[in-house]
Amino acid sequence: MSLRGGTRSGPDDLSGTIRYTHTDKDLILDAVIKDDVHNADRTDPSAAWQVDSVQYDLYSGFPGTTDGNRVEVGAALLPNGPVAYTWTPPPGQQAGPTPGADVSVVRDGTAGTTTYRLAVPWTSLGFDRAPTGTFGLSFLVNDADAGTATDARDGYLQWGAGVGAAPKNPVRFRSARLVR
Ligand SMILES: [Ca+2]
Ligand SMILES: [Ca+2]
Repeated sequence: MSLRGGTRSGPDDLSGTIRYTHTDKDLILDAVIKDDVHNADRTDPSAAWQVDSVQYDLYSGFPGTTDGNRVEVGAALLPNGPVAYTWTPPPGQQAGPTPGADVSVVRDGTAGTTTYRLAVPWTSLGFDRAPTGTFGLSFLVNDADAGTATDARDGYLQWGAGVGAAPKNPVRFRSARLVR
């Protein structure tokens, strides 16, 4: 998805693989992103979506139902180090650094890869425990290369939809279910 005329020159500009695993305590995202230029010059983690970063949303019901809750979290490698951030918290929680998250983001400039590992407690995603039923999930990776605007992104790639453009729409999330 390009933004404001941004282009994607090919897989070296932006591509990657993602994998979700889980424990009883956490949902764990492993993402290896190919990106030619790391551009994440932000000090405020709430602005991480404007630059190189990953974001995903969970919806606590089957996509298309209306009685669930949507939660949005993400990770980035900012100048002061890796951050995990919650933009849309579960009911009763607040936006801010994701409670209990364990985040690692490693940039390899030679290989042109950014490797994310983000473990987030289910309780910070709106679930008392690892869900046994179907839930909604949508992922995206933002790419900013040379951009200096407030929203510096050239665009993003997504698995699912409904996150990258307003209004956020859980109907467009993919349905997901944990397997053991
Ligand atoms: Ca790029
Ligand atoms: Ca980039």
